Amino acid sequence: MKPVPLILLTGFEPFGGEVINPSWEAVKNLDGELICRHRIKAIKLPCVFHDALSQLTEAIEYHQPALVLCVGQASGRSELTLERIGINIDDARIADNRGQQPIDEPVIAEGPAAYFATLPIKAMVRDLREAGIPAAVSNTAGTFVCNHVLYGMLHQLSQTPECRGGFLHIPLAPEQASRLPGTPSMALETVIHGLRLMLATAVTTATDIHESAGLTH
Ligand code: PCA
Repeated sequence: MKPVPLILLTGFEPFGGEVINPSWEAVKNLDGELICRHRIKAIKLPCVFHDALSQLTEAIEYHQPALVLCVGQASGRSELTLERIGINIDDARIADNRGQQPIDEPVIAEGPAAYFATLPIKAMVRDLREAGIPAAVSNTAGTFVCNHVLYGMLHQLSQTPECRGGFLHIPLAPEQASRLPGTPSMALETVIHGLRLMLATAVTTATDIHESAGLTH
């Protein structure tokens, strides 16, 4: 019997003084689930430059997934945002969970300036919107640990094109946003539902749709 292909799904531990990170709160619910004949393996990454990436690298080598989706929290965003690009720069506004605050350092010395996500992000956004879930393509994952992990993962996967990878930023959970008036949030159940939908689209869509997600600013 052929082994069941695996989806590696990651969330982050809390950072920046928060007590939860909605990315891990959502992702942990899907551990072990089957989506379109793919088994989900969920792991939690530390919000620490380099450590997060080496744990992810090891997990990819160990599990040999068919697809990797990393998920992180993005305060201020109101939609599920699929990142288009990871850039080769660490420029931290705050310290990570180990007190590191790199400024203008490359993620990978001598690496290219950027990598594009290899998931069908536009088809994933379309299917989320059709299901009534606010979603968009994002053209920046920032310059903190999430971009670091996205860039490093795509650098690794550039050697194994049969495995596709991408990154999802999610809004704060309502209980986090309630302490920050005016900040958008999304219910955990909606994020979990969205994750199931977008993973099904990702594993069943080989080529992304040709539809504008362009911006004029
Ligand atoms: N969000 C941070 C890092 C961990 C997380 O959940 C970011 O956007 O870089």
